[in-house]
Amino acid sequence: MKKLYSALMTAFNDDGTVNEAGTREMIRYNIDVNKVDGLYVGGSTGENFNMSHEQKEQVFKIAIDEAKNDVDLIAQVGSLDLNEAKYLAKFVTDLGYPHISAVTPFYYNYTFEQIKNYYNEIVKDVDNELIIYSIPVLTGVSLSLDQFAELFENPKIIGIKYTNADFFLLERVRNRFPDKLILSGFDEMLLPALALGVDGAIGSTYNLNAKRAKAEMNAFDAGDIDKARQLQKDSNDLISALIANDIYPSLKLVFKELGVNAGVTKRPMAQPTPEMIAGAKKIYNDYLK
Ligand code: NAY
Repeated sequence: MKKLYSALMTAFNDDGTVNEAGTREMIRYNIDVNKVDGLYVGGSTGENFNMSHEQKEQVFKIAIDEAKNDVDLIAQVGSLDLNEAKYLAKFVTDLGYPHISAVTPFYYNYTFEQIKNYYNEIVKDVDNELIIYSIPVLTGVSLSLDQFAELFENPKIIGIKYTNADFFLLERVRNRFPDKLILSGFDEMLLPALALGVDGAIGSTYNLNAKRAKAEMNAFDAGDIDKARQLQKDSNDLISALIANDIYPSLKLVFKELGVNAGVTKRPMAQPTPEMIAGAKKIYNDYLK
């Protein structure tokens, strides 16, 4: 059974502090209404890379406390500070997170040896399994097939969150590592990823659109490709509108239309403007009502 995960958002107050009640509301909505299989906590959509260390700990605590054992949880602990990544890997493992994930280290153009060392260090002292978070569009770091193979030499490294439009590489990865967990990260390209045999998907727009994405996965599994394409088209109409309206703040504004207090994004992310708010209302009316 393929699994669908929402990339959990963090509700922020206007002053950039975490809005705990709003974050809990989004978690509940994902579990109770969206019925997702899991949550990816501390990823890009969660604005992890905007947060202080204390805020990261706070969100990891809130998510597992609210979600308990209702859904699968993956904690993204990767950081430019390897010591922080190692600390957070232990922190979330002690909290009970069943999986960890770490973004490829970025900004300083690390060599592959340095990247490999980073991953091996993160998992070394924790009794947990790690999913590589590969997102070249934001990190500028692309891993090759052979580099994934080298990382997988460590048995604690069990999969990839593959947020990449390189489908040639995805096919090669799937074919070479049939037993590894591969989760697709671009919601607008879910169908081609399913065609190449991914085990599931993690994404931002599933916070609002999980039911349609699940239906698409089910149609694909049943061999009804026409239905799956129609559902992907409907999803992509929504995703295009979200991107055009600035996706991260808009996801939160649309959540408000659904009665969920998702707070705002944290500066320097864009703050809501009247145009953006009107755009979010239109997105809700056009695609989600
Ligand atoms: C995460 O860590 O939050 C993710 O899962 C990232 C996946 C998202 N990628 C980015 C760059 O935000 O869900 C996607 C993306 O928002 C969506 O496909 C629209 O492009």
